[in-house]
Amino acid sequence: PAPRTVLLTGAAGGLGTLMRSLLPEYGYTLRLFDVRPVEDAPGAITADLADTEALREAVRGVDAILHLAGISLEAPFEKILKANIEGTYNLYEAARREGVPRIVFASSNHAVGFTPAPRAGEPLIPVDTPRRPDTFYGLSKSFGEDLAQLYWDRHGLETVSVRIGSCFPEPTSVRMLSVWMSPADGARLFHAALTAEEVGHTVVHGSSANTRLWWDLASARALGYEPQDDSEPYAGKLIAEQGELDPANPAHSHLGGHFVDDPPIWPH
Ligand code: NAI
Ligand code: 15L
Repeated sequence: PAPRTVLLTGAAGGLGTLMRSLLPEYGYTLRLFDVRPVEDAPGAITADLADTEALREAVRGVDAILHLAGISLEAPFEKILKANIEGTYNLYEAARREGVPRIVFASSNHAVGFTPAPRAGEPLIPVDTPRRPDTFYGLSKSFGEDLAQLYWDRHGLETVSVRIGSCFPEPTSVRMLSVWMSPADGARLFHAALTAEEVGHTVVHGSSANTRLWWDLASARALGYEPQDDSEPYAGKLIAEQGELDPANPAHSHLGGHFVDDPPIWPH
């Protein structure tokens, strides 16, 4: 049966806020969870992913979990370890113990951010491209995908790992034209990931059907995802402002964009 009650972690964040408004149209009842209070949502659970008791209670009785909570950018390793690595482990353990059958995991393009961006005429990046995290943040998403595989193989807990490109109301850089996922397509993809049958552990790329697409959407389409949007209408303005991508610039020539050469923010 299609899932009805879904726990949305990270509900106070940017993507969580977009999905809170878009997913109910698909018939879901959302239970909200975030370490920060969720605005205008009196029933939301305010708790940290480190709080295993709160997590266990939060996942009890839900049909599926959309796991968006965590640090969403590069940060010192200790912080990534706590929120993204231990936090995601805590969530999977709570789900296993309470018998939740499926998690949709917000992975990221940064799990494979050092993958070269295909040039015109080159094949799109396949979903089984080797992991090449570009940051400790990307490394934590790579961990999350492996954790998902372990919980499928070992415990039969299903996951769709969505390597999200850039899900914001509009693309704001020339790179984003290639990896942008409109919020409406994000809701379509999460809905497909929540409802497709027998997903085991499936990895998919998360973006719209962009004209300048860098990666293959076949595994996402196989779940029933039919993207409706394309970043191309934004291309003229962004290229006029920022110029075309420069293949000699590492921040332009890799999937992960500026993450691949941002100055390290950890002690070194
Ligand atoms: P965000 O930073 O706006 O939201 C993340 C939310 O998680 C925040 O509300 C934060 O309070 C919560 N959170 C952080 N640590 C927590 C903890 N220990 N316990 C409970 N809650 C915690 O990020 P955004 O953009 O909404 O992204 C959501 C998810 O999707 C993240 O996991 C991010 O890594 C992933 N993602 C997002 C992309 C995007 O384009 N927005 C691209 C790729 C991945
Ligand atoms: C991500 O993983 C981040 O969470 C998001 O804030 C964007 O930076 C996105 O990737 C991106 O690559 O544009």
